[in-house]
Amino acid sequence: MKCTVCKAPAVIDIRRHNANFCAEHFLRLCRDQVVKAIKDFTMIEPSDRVLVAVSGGKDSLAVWDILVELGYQADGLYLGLGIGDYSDASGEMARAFAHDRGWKLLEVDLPTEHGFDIPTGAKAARRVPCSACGLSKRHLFDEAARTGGYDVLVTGHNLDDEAAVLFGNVLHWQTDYLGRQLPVLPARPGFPRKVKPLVRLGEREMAAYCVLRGIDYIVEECPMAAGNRHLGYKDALNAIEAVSPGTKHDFYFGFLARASELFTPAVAAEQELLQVCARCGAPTPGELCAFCRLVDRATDREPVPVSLGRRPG
Ligand code: Q46
Ligand code: ZN
Ligand code: ZN
Repeated sequence: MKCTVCKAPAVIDIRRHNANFCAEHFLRLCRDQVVKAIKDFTMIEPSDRVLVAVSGGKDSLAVWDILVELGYQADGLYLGLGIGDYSDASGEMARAFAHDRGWKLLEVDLPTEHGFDIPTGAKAARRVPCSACGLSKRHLFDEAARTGGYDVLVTGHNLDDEAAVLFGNVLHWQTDYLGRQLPVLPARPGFPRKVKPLVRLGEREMAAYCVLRGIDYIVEECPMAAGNRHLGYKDALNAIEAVSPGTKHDFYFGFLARASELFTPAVAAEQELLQVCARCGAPTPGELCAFCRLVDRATDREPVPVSLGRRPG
């Protein structure tokens, strides 16, 4: 197997591109795909202060690495979710990565700062763990970006992630989610711009990128993911991709080009109705935001009268 670009021995084949690459040209391809995603969807301006949500996994460490290589001013943010050994190990990976490079990593620890961890909090609030976790992550990412003065929040979602989420949303016709499933969500009061620069790269490519760049990442999946519907959707799409390379790409980018805007008016109307959470200041359709309500239920706290919970200023 030879590199399609330079004919040196190849280290990876990418069937949807019908091409093979040596290490140098593969790393270049990864950077070029990120550059293209950023440009096509106007994700990041050169002067933006960028915050990368870092989990210690391959995708988030790779996207941080690529953005810094491309010259962006990018800091990392690690959230401690209190998911036992998995959180301990993933936190160590994220810290070691940042420390080795002298890059700035912000940290927020959910148990220390909000009094609950994901497994117990989810149980108390009668939510599935990934629902409580997703809600908490969104809230804490937004808050950290807001208070740190960052213009844009980057997540490491790759093509496999986005195609699987889209597949699930289409199977259940979750039209409100379809309206939000974009590689860029523009900034709004209280929310930073949110971007996914890895949408043109797959899971296997991100793992190869980390190996070739000597990036140590946590290989284990979160233990709470077992039974998660998205894993099933990924398997189903992988089976289709194996017989028809390029299908995931066409499914996701075809949706963005030809269907996504059909679902955005409903989301825009919903956002008009947002007000400010009386306790934490986050945008919310109700009086208290979903995260503050989760905190109350997860910590078994009596809901605090809004006037007492209001933040100064
Ligand atoms: S960390 Fe959280 Fe994921 Fe674990 S509990 Fe689910 S959402 S699976 S990316
Ligand atoms: Zn080559
Ligand atoms: Zn709140």
